[in-house]
Amino acid sequence: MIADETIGALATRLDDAQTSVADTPSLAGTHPLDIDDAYAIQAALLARRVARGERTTGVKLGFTSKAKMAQMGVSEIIVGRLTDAMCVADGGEVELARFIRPKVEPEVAFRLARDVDTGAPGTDITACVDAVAPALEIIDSRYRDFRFTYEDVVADNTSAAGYAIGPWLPVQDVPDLPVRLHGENREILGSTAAILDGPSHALRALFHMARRRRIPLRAGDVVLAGAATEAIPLTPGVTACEITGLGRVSMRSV
Ligand code: OOG
Ligand code: MG
Repeated sequence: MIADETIGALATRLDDAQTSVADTPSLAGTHPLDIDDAYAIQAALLARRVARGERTTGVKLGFTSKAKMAQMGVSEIIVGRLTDAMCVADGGEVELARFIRPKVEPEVAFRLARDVDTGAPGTDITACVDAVAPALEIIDSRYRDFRFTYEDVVADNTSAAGYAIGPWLPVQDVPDLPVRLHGENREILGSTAAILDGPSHALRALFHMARRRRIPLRAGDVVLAGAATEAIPLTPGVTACEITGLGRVSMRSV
C-alpha cells in the first residue's frame, strides 16, 4: 500500500494528462502499485472531476470478454466511473482534439431504476435494471502508447473518456445478439455473447466489484457492460453500433 500523498500525486498526474491532452508514462514503472492503490487513485481522480463540477452518471466494466482478459493476462473484470462530461448525445458530435489517442468499442448499456443495496450480499442487481440500449464507448488511455499494467489501467479510470447511449428499451435478456460496429470504410462484427457469456453475468460481476470497492450504484445510473468486440481507432466521420433487436447508436467525430 502506498502513502496517501502519493495516491493524490498520482491522481493529479493522470488528471493533468487528461485535461491537457498529453500522455504520461506508466505509473507502475516507478511505483509498486497494488490493486487497492489503483482503485484509491481512481477514486481520487473522480473526486477531482466532481470538485470541478462534473456529475457521476454511472459505471463501466472492462475486460469482460474472455478474449480481452486473455490478451491482458488477467482473470478479473475492472470497473471505472462515468461522468456527464463524458456523455455524447446519440447522433451528436465529439471533438477528437479532446483525446490523446481515442478508440471506440461497441457495448450494451443498462439503466438502474433504483439504488442497488451493495451492503446486502443477497441483492439481485438484475431486479434493479429497467432498460437496455446499444452504446458506444470511447476509451483513451492517458498512458504513453497505450502501454500499461492492470493496476495502471484501473488507476486511469479504466481508460474511460466518452460514451453515447442509443434509445432505451424495456429491459430484456440479451445473451447472444449480433453486434456491428462501423465507421468510415471499416466494420467489425461480434456478439453480445462475448460479454462475460452474456451481459447479465456482467451485471452480477459488477455487483460484487461495487460491493468490494465501495462504488455506489444509484437510480438513474448507466452501466456499460464491456466491449463486445476489439476497440478500433476513433477517426473523423460517423461511427455507429448496431445490435440486432436493440437498435443503433452513433456519433460523429470532428
Ligand atoms: C481498458 C478499457 C477496457 C472494455 O470494455 O473492455 C474496456 C482499455 O482497454 O484501455 O473499456
Ligand atoms: Mg469498454
